Amino acid sequence: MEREPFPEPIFVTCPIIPDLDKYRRRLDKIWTGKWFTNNGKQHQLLEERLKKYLDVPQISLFNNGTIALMTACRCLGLSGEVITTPFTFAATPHALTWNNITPVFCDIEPTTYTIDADKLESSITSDTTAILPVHIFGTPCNIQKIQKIADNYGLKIIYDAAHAFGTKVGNKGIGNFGDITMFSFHATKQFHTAEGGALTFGDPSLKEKIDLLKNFGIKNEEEVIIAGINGKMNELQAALGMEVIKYLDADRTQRKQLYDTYIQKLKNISGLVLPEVKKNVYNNYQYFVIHVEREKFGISRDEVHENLKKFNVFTRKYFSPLCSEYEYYRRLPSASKANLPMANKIVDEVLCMPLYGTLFVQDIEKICEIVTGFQK
Ligand code: T4K
Repeated sequence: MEREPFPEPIFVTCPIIPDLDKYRRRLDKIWTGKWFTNNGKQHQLLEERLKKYLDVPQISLFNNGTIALMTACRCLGLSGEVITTPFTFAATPHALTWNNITPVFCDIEPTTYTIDADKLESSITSDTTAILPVHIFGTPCNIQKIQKIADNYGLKIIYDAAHAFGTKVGNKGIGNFGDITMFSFHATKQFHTAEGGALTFGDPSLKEKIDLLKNFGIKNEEEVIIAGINGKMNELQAALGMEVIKYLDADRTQRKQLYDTYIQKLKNISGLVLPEVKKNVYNNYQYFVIHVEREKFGISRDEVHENLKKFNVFTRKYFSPLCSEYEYYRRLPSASKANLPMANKIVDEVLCMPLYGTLFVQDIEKICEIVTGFQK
């Protein structure tokens, strides 16, 4: 059956848009109080709210996830080499580079696309100080194995959980693993503050250091005790977060329904590999990613991506190119294709489909029928 294009473009995501009047009421308070940043009332409220929501012992809010990640590296005193994944957003290796740390790329697993814990040990050298795995697309890494390796070699772990807000493993919030976990609250994320981020951690002694580092290292009026940066979340961001969070559970419920529709509609299509959610994982449904096997499906991932544009559907080829293929990182020995066979295969085959709470089941059904129609 010939399908008509969608009348309006469908993008890969769309932010939660909270009630403007309620946001305005918070802005009124900010205006009256004349306090726009530097640990204001909205910031304090959001910090408490997120600590509970994420079920973490400690949290510190930031102006974005990248600065949060850079600060986490600085806080733990990382240096030398840090092992990470090439299949991630630019911010992950860049946060290391900005700390004068060399990223060492390790290959990924074929089904979860997270760092392959079985290959980690061969990347460790006497210069390695930490591991920086990414819970890519919200899928948890092999947390237990990574912890074991870190313990054996005395390495720190910082998790990049930019995509994993609300994900749980067993009954534990994803922000409870490793030494520090970073979240992004960018507008493309399920929970957002337009721009924003956070670090979560178990060790209470880190709170003071992280809060100092994100505020120039200022201890008091008289003393600046470390070389900090400006990583503070402002009141407008925090107020937005306080409104957005009210929608999260309903948003997740709708996303789940859409996600399940994708699975139902595409599960029997030869050449499309669909995500698998492990039994003990509480999925946040941040992304829905398909894996197009060209030989079986008949056309490539890139062709699916291009063809969908004709129907007003704009998918994303996250995370192509691999970070190891960036001009800046290509020279690294760990960036060679021979070191990263799985990442180099996956990066040409996965496609991020539209998924957000204001889409309808009928939209997803139509997208699936369009994709199915491409099969040769
Ligand atoms: N680590 C990882 C693994 C990450 O993925 C990220 C960020 C970070 C670290 C760093 O965190 P932050 O410093 O950003 O907090 C986006 C985001 O800019 C970026 O935050 C995100 N990851 C990355 C995966 O995606 P683009 O280039 O895809 O954004 P853009 O502008 O093309 O937006 C995608 C779609 O979203 C648009 O087609 C429409 C929709 N959209 C976007 C915006 C900004 C809206 O509907 N409204 C909006 O306001 O990078």
